[in-house]
Amino acid sequence: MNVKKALIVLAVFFLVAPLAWSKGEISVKDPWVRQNPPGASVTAAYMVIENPAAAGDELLEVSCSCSASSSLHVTEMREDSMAMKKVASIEVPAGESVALSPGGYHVMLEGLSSDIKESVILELKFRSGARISVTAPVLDPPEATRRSHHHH
Ligand SMILES: [Cu+2]
Repeated sequence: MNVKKALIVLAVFFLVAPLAWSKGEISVKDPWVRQNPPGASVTAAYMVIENPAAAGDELLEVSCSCSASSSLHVTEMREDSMAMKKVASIEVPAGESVALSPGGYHVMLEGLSSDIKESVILELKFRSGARISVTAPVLDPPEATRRSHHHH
């Protein structure tokens, strides 16, 4: 191997290596939106946000063309009832994942233009400037929820 070839190999190594070694970027897994009852103008969206990056990030906003507005909520136990509270953002620490799921964090989609069908597109905006767009299937409430209602 001559010197020129060796330099090219080195150059390629340094160009490619950082990509191969980077731990990846923030991503969204398993997004879904709860089917709104006929005529209801509000529903919720859920997902898991994974942040394998070395720096923490923060979810600022999730918007959907299906709704007039949206906000980030958390469901909390208050005395003996569940209550929803608006939050300004949702922290996603470095190397961790945060679940938006029924009974916890969720995205409230308000002012639905019509009954949602099949899937909707959600646009996520992060403090770091990252923008992620995901297709979220529209699902009926989980079987478990339905069953618990029919048992009484
Ligand atoms: Cu809510």
